[in-house]
Amino acid sequence: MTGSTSPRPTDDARRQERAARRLTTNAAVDDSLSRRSFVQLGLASLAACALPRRAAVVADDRPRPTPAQLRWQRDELAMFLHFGVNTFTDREWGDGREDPSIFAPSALDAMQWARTARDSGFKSLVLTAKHHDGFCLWPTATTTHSVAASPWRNGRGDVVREFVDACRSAGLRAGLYLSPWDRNHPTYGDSPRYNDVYVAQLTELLTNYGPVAEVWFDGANGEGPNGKRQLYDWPRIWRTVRRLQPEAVIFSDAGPDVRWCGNERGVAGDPNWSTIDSAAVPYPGADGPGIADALQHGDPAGAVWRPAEVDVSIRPGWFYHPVQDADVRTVDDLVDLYFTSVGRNGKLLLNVPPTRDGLIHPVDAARLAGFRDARSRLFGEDLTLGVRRETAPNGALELAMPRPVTVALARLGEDIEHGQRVSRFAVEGADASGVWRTLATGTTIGYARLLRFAPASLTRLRVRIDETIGGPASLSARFFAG
Ligand code: FUL
Repeated sequence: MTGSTSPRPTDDARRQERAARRLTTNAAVDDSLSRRSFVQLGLASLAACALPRRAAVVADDRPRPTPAQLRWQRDELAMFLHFGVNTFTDREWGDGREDPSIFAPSALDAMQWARTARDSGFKSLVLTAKHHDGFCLWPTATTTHSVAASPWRNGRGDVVREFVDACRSAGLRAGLYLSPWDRNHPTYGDSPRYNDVYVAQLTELLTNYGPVAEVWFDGANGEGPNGKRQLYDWPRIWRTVRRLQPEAVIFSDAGPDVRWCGNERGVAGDPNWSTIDSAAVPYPGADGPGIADALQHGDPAGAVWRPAEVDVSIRPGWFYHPVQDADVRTVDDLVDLYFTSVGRNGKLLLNVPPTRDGLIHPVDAARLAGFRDARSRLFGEDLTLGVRRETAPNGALELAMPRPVTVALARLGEDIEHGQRVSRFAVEGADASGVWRTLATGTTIGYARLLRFAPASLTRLRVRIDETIGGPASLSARFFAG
């Protein structure tokens, strides 16, 4: 599977050597008593590290992200745009019988979408090029059920083109959602014929619009206009993406690059491993015992790297409904989502649906600006910037501040280029009297772990690692007033 990586037997040795070197450098640090006890603590917890029963993966074998998966994760925030005939019918799922003439956004401005996303710190966008109703937002050759049959821009418009152009001019990456479930296309349910149509649609989207960063596959698999269900040819679909856009990440319940987090509430699992057993979710939309759990938590012993994407809407619906203008998530709510997605080793894909005018609603735009300001307030000043870190062999860290600081928030991260390893940790602090206390405890860290705790004035901070999988971790830690 694409997400898996070949073993690199020498990396672990190199890591241990680096850790040992760091330790030697630290030997010059004064205050040797506490350093020694800290190092011993690290060694003890490494020695005590109990691998869970299923952890068959050995140190050298830990899966690692591809460059595209790393890029995807480092973006942290992506914006989802559900837009199409449902915007005009006030429905969530169209039935495929919508008249294309209803698609008539009066002021569509994709630059407004991209600017709103960029100005609030989002790095990529994903547009529903086709939802379950089958209406295509680009002038496709595969059906007449598209923008070409609408009055918008006199039938000469192309929302996908305007979207990708706007993303690029705002310096953002563009992604596309193409629903396999199609309640309009006459071939749907006639499996080989519809698979040809679907691959042709994908080919148009991945050939004519420049680089696409993410291709989003929904697992929904309902009936078509003739009442028949369709057998999707996933291997062929994924091959098509790989061939036409090798740099794109492929999202679905079953990856292969990025997996669904298992719910639409905006909450990644705890623990949340970016590794998974690829047999646990055999195909997109698969249902059954253990699947929700596998999507939420991943698997420390999983052989493929497939991090979780957390898709959730800023409004109750995925599409715009005027009646929901009063139900847009508050800034505090958005901050909570940030903690339960990015803060739990996930990526947040926040849906902000354009209105019938074809614009992001002012209420949503204001909440996004508030979300940005709240993040800058919370994470704007690392109180431990420039403070030297002592590192134990298992990756644990200790910081001694020159003067007491009041902290209430931590951002931890593993160097995931080398895989994910921490499975249990604690953040501790000591005040001027030298007494240590626990500020927070947790399971996985991964790309990022955000922790809030009661404000405390401290002169020392440490991240204790109680358990790792497959070797020592490499950690970063930042602390904030909160
Ligand atoms: C679901 C769809 O049925 C919803 O309409 C929405 O697109 C969501 C992101 O995925 O499976």
